[in-house]
Amino acid sequence: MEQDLHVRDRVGVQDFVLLEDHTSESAFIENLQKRFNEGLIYTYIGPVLVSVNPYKNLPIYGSDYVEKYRNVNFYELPPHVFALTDTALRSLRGELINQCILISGESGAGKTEASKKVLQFIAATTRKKANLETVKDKLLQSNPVLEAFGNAKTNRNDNSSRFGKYMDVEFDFTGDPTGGHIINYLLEKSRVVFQAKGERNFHIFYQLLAGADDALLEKLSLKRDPSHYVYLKQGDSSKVSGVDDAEGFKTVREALKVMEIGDEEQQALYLLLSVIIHLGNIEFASGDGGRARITNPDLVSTIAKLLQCPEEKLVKALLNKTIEARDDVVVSPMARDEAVKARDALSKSVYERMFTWLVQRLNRSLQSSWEVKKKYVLGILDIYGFEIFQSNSFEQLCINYCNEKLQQLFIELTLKSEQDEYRREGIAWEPVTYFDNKIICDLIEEKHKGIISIMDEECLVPGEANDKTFLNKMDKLLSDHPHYLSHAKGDNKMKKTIEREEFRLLHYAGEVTYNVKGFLEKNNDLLYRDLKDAMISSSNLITKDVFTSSELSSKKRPDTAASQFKTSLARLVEILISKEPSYIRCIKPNDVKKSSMFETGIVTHQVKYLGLVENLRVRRAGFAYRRPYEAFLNRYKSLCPDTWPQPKGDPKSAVQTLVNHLKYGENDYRMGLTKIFIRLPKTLFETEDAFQRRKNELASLIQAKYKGIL
Ligand code: AD9
Ligand code: MG
Repeated sequence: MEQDLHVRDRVGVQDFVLLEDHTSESAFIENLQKRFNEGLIYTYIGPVLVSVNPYKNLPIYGSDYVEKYRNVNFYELPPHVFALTDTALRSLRGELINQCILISGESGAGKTEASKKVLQFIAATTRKKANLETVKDKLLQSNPVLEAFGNAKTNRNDNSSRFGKYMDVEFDFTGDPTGGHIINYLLEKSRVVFQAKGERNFHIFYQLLAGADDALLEKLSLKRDPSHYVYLKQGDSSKVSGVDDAEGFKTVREALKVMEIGDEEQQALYLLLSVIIHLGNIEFASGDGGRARITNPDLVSTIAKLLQCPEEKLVKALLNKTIEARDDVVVSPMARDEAVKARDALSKSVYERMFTWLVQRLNRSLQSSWEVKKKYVLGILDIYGFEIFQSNSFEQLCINYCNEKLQQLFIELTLKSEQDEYRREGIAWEPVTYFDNKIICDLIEEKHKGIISIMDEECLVPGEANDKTFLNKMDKLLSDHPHYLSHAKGDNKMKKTIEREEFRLLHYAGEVTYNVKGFLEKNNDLLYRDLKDAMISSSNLITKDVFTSSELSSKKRPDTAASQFKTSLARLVEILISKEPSYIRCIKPNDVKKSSMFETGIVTHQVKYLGLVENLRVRRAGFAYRRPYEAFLNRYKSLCPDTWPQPKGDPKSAVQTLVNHLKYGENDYRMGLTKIFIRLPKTLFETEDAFQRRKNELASLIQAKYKGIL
């Protein structure tokens, strides 16, 4: 706000609500670009923070900045992630309201970095006491552990989070941090067995190979070079430029230590990692009668040793499957392809369960070590952004569904809170229409009729069903839905034709064409009982925890992957909706990870689907600007002789005197209960410019006085 006119022309406005032209997308982008070119990556839309990834380190996160932003009103300094965090923290401490910070944006836009800055600010601005320092250390150090196991190099981001993360930082009523809790969402486990060109498996595999000492590698029967291992080399990209995996391993080990994960548990983790790496190198051939045969049995015996499970059991499980049909138990040998799939399913399952174990283990360490009567929390949500690839599969459907849900929450909460504020302040307001994406959420999740239900039903049909029948069923049941298109329905005028095995959803963020291949298998997420059984017989302390015999005896079919995800998302929405939200909307300026490069097309697309212009429109529909009477008065009281130097009466009537003096038109503003609402930015700019002139005037007066005295 504290900018005079010519500076505003160069660096744009720091809050989009102050744009003269608030309805056009091009004015929005222009403002974003002006600021980006000046190294100003943050801009507000009212309370929402828009952040553009600078792809270079800016000197704006040091302790000087922490101090600058601490306990300062939101609008008094340039926009910053610290200001947003400070506001949330103050609301938590001052009013004891639970907070959540929702960070969204596409892959590589800067969500994870923003979440780290939030944590950094919390750690730096809370009290320094020995026991609190331990808590803060743990909160900060949980990050490198999770990033090692849950992040990977993708073609979009060298450090891409392949899981969703929601983290609560817990406080007592004095505002001291006392602990934390993490919930993880849908890890992209297919990466364990396959990586696209240019991509890698999860960081931890490469860190282990690069950073383990010779003795550990020998114990794990591993060679240092990842190119020996099928699971680690498919992307042809085992080195990431600028990343030192050995150093990374050191960081992870230190972080594990801070998290009180000791040697024994660490060894169990490394053993399982090595088991997975070796599993990928098992080779199957087609033997007698088409049965699979293992051509490198020595490797299986190594794996059995590392896993501490009976070798025969493992071999048997890798080659046969037992299927229970009613009262019958049928053991049948698998064909080569089937065995490869079963082996991959095992690797994925071991990794996924190990990851969940790790999160639970971190949570145990994050629990406060002393009794806290009542906890208040600030939650941080860093979840995968909307994904549109050349070829999109089950994982993208889940990720995009998640984004639909969050967008819906964003719409509900921003509009709702806007309406609430007008109501609370007693201001009349004309509601704005907006695109409500509930229709797409329903298309995916509605009971009986939605895509997930149709998919689950197909998963239940024994033998007959496959991806194709699933697609046919959707075509039949969803053909009238305005957001569903298929080969059968798509016409030739489309930009990209829909192939026979594809369907297309018109998401709020754009059209995504999904290929149904593998949908049912991924949704079923089956691990044959023989392999489970082998895992149950392992003495590794993690597998003992995550594979239990109750799984085998349970007659109940576990929920499908999509249903589990749906349930966890519903729970997430409940968690978020009960808190006061703040938003960080992250934007990626280009697709090549370069600094100082602002590609208008790429940015425009994101601005569109994040609904930012719409957001601004809603914000501007009533009153562009609002400020508590005290704050308004403090800044502008020098502009009226009746309020300067000391305003008389209560702040509201003093503001009334002030705006009368400034000749605000009757329709330019409204007086709420505690705040003044100003309709157009122009009014505020004029006041602000008058203030700047007055400030200079006062400064020269003081100078003259000072000189006179001399
Ligand atoms: V993904 O959906 O997990 O693939 P994110 O999390 O949105 O994605 P991330 O935070 O990992 O993206 O940012 C990507 C890279 O951009 C980082 O590794 C940094 O190199 C770079 N980045 C992001 N934000 C900043 C920043 N504020 N300052 C400097 C940044 N560099
Ligand atoms: Mg991330």
